[in-house]
Amino acid sequence: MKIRIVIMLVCVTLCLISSLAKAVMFEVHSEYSTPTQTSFMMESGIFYRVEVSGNYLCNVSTDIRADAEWQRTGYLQSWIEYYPEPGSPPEYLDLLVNENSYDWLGTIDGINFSPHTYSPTHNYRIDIIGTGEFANFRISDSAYHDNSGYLTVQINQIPEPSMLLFLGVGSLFLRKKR
Ligand SMILES: [Ca+2]
Repeated sequence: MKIRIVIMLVCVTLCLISSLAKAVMFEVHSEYSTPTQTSFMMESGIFYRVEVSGNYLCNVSTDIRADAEWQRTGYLQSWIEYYPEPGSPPEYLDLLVNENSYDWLGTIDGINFSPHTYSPTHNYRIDIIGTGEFANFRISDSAYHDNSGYLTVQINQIPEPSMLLFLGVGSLFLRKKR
């Protein structure tokens, strides 16, 4: 019985180590048009959870502020999910991944995330699939010189279904034996 528990603990630890090895946190600064690249290649076919937090000034003098998906056009204005006029970039001031725009999922309670939801804490997430290459992050803007601040990005590998199934069966096995 004790040996089985030890084996399970070793498997869980290895799983966590494997997952942590692909966890990374970095800042995407609003003052630069050059994308920030991940420190590791996103394995092809593997899912990753990308979480972003914070907000930045996209125009210091007019106090326009934005997070990964929403923006506020002035100090007394409310936050809006901006839909630009024809001719403007569709994802203006949003956080791009590999130059693509995403509907970043927002949260009100910090637990449930959904599209077109403003996060008062400015926390958003999406799940993306790796392509065997590094991922690039850039804030979409037409003028970077008047910006200030950064967004914090955290990427975690999502455990594969087979590993989750293995852990689930293992825990059921242990409970049944007790
Ligand atoms: Ca700007």
